[in-house]
Parts: sequence; C-alpha cells; structure tokens
Amino acid sequence: MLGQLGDLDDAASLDEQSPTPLYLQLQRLIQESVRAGRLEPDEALPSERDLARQLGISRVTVRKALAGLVEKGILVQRWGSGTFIAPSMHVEQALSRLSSFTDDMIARGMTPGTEIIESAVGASNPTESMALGLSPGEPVSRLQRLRLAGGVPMAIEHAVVPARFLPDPESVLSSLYAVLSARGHMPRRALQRLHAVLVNGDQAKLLKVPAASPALYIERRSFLENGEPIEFTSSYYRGDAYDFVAELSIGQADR
Ligand code: 16G
Repeated sequence: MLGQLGDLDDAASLDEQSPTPLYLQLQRLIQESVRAGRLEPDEALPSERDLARQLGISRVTVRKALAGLVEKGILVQRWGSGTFIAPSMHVEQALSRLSSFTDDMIARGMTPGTEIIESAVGASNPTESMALGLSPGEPVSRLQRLRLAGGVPMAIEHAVVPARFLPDPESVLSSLYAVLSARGHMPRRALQRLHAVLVNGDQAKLLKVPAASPALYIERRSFLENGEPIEFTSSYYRGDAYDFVAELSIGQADR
C-alpha cells in the first residue's frame, strides 16, 4: 500500500534537521499528496506502525500528525478499520440556478448540516439598507451560520433579511429558504457576485482549514416575485471544496 502513496514513502522528504517539527512535516506531506491527487478520497492510510517504520519516525509523531489532520477534516478515523482520506467534498454549483445550500447538498447525496453562530434582530447599517432597499435603520434579522456537508464545514454564511419578512431569525434552525418559503417569501431571482479571498484566523478555525487558505467570497442579493429584496447574504466558501459552474450561450445581440 505504501507504494501507492507517492511522496509518503519517501523518508527523505522528512528532515530531522529542519526547525519544523516532524509531525508538521508529515502533515504537510499528506496534505500535499491529497491536493496533488496522489492520495484519493476514501483511500486507506497505512497503519501508524507501518507509517512510522517506513518514514523512520516514532509512532507518537505519526499519531500526532494524523490526529491533527483528523481535526482539520482531511482524514477520518473509522473505528476498527483505520485512518482514511476524508470522502470527497467537492461540489459543483450551477451559477444559473437559484438554489439553497440545503437543496444543493441533498441533490448531491450529502447530508446538510447547520451550526448557528449568531442570530439577532437589529437596526440595518448603511450597507444593509442599500442592499435591501430599506430606510436607514429599518430592522433586519441577521443570521450567521456554519454550513456543513456530511459533518465537514463548507461555508460560513451571514444572511440579512428585512425583519418584516423574518421577525424571528432564531426560528431558522437549518434551512433559511425553507422558513421563508413556508411564510410565502421564497426568493425567485438573485444577483450574485464573487471573488477570491484568504480566510482570516477565525474563519479558518470554523472552516477547519489552515490560516490564510483560499476561499470564495460570495454576495447574494435575492428578490421576491414582485421585485422586493428579501436577502443579502455574504458567504465564505472553502476554495478547495467548491466549483461554481456557469452555462454560457451566445446572446441575441451577438448572433
Ligand atoms: C445558498 C446561498 C445563500 C442562501 C442559502 C440558503 C450561495 C452562494 N448562497 O447557500 O445566499 O441564503 O443558500 O440555504 O449559493 P438554506 O435554505 O439551506 O439556508
């Protein structure tokens, strides 16, 4: 099995003289192999003992390295059967369809999860009033959530909804769109813009990625059938987990 692990069976890749602790070097080696596709989702890692022997390091060091990667969601430990590369969490989302996180994950056979970080009603700030077409200070419900797929953090979302459509943000326990839809306020159209960013320390902790990892910052403004703004959401999506795909066709004017 070690033969399939590419760099991992190259003991020379770990440098005992380096100021970087060996467990961190091993973590980087495994992460790099996952990124490069040398280690595939669901692939089993050799046992701690085999890894230690092969790399010429102690089992304690191997255990520490693996535990750190389990913590980050890169490896999973299955009792009785060993340590595996985490299942693929790569998601492609069509940019042309208005869908909710919950529906997107279910459509891909993943179990959506939500951890509420904060939910509160307050006076809209100038950015929120502008985005939602509200009078300055008009009340808004704010909802900050960590979104997960199969228990793995995928995105941090900060949604702002005019309080007249959602007076009780604490009623949203999982899907925002399900709650809005049940109240007859389902978004029908949205404008979205996105750009690349690096996550800050707090975001990295929540998303369980190394500090300063790449992410996609996405802003969505959605509207009701009658054109009224219903949602202004800013999200940080893990850059390694998401592809946004757009279908393009030649417009009338170009033909
Ligand atoms: C998506 C939307 C977000 C919306 C959420 C509702 C993007 C970039 N963002 O994550 O704006 O609030 O879905 O999902 O697609 P929910 O109904 O599962 O809460």
